[in-house]
Amino acid sequence: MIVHPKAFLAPEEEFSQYETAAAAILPFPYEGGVSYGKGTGEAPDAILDASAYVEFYDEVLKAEPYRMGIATLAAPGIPGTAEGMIQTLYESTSALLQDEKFVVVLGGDHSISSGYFRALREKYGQLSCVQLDAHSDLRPEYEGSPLSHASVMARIREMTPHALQVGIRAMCIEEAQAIAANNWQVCTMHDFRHGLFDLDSAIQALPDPVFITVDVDAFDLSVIATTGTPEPGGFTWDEALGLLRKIFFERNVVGFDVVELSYDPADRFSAFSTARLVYKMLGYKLAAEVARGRLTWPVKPQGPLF
Ligand SMILES: [Mn+2]
Repeated sequence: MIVHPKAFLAPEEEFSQYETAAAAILPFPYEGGVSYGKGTGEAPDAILDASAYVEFYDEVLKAEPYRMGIATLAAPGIPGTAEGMIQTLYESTSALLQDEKFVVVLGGDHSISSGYFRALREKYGQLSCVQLDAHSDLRPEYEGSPLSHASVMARIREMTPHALQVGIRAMCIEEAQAIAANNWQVCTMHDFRHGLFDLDSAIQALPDPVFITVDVDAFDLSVIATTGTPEPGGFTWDEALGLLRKIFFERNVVGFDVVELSYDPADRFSAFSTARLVYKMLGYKLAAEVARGRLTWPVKPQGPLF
């Protein structure tokens, strides 16, 4: 495995070595499918740069999750076609899963997610999906491509009957009709804010294991502003982290990706928030395993976790 010159969080070397790391971060800077704002191709590097300023210590978990070991890999060469791109991500993530790493993919636009999903589903035999996103991404195809970022959940729903979409506030009428006709689990942001969707039951009903895909446009623009197709009215930081913590603690999350950040040299904040988000999610994974008794902290927490 070729490691990236910039390690996520920039820790001392022993905590970023591939052989001993529990987690692996794979940058996948593909932006072939972006339809509005550009710059997702530069996002992984921006996240890695920003991550050097993220504190190692998590004041909620009362621990330093980075001590699990987080290796950061060099991005693979990405073919120009969507099919080739997805196959490359499938192969790259499969290799990391074979080495028993907990894999985090940094996009890139959202079209990449089905490649990693397929690798995880092959490893585990079945796989549920939780998507945090402003967009339902259920178009059968978009701009002539069935592998568009606007179709990624349609592709994932072909691979699993168990998908839960949360935070949605942009869809076309055909997507709405497909959701109703198939009784798909979609919690719009309006449902979320007004208590119109039983999210707890929906999370409980997802069979393990679970993959999470976070499109950063799920967030309110005050948290992450620089994204390809922004929509107002998204998750506050605390809303999203509360939801993610619940998913990690109640389900066996086996991998996640974070996609659709765009790079803007005038906006350091969005990349920093995204780096924070990735580290928070890794911390939740670790804390959930500790709570289940499957792991002990590399460093003992100073008090009860929750
Ligand atoms: Mn989106």
